[in-house]
Amino acid sequence: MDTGLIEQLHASYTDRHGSSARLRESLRVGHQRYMITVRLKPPFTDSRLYANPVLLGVLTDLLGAERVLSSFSAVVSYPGAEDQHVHQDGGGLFGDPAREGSLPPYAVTAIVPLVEMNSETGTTRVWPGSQRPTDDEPGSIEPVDPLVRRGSVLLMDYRLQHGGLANRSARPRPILSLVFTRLWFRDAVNFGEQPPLLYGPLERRRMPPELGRLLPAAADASFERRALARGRRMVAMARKRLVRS
Ligand SMILES: O=C(O)CCC(=O)C(=O)O
Repeated sequence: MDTGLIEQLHASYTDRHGSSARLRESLRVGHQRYMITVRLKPPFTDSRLYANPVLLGVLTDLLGAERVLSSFSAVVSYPGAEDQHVHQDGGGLFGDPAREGSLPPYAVTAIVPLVEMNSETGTTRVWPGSQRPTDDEPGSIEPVDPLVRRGSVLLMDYRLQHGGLANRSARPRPILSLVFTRLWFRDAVNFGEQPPLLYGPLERRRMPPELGRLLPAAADASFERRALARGRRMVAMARKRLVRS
């Protein structure tokens, strides 16, 4: 990806969230490590980010043509953050490891680093092949620590074992985490406390059509429900005020 775009995204991320990601809108996902849903407004709606032709081509190969953008978050590790626990973003679908291994991915996490991920800032350590469970001894896979430069993207099968490494640098290390899934998949585990996607009606109207087409219809339905609920609350409050006066 264009590194100029990554610089712009980094500046905008810092502007919006700075150090406040530790506060109420974020979810703690490790020591000094937080996840925050990124509001879908410029520059994060730039099609060079999510509709990059190389990225979409690979995603089509992995997930089929009906892939959707199911969540859009940032994960930031602050200076002094320790290694994150090893985890999968999502497990097997059927609770049957023997069969699971032969199934194609149902979701892919695309990590777009806003600063280089290296041994200082802490990369995401991955266990290649761990998305396909085998009878081998646990721990028999050697982990890999990829160097991911700005402008590169790290793609991980949702079932891959991974974990962010310690941030030994003096600066926060934000990464964007875009999850693309097959149309039918709903993540029932990771977004209990945070919305997977964040946008309002006006932002929805202003989105580039390529982004609108990538969003699951259910996301629109849920934002419409939230807008309706907000409208009803405002009417109820106005009524109460009228009754009191
Ligand atoms: O911080 C990282 O490098 C990875 C974060 C991550 O995988 C997660 O929180 O799910």
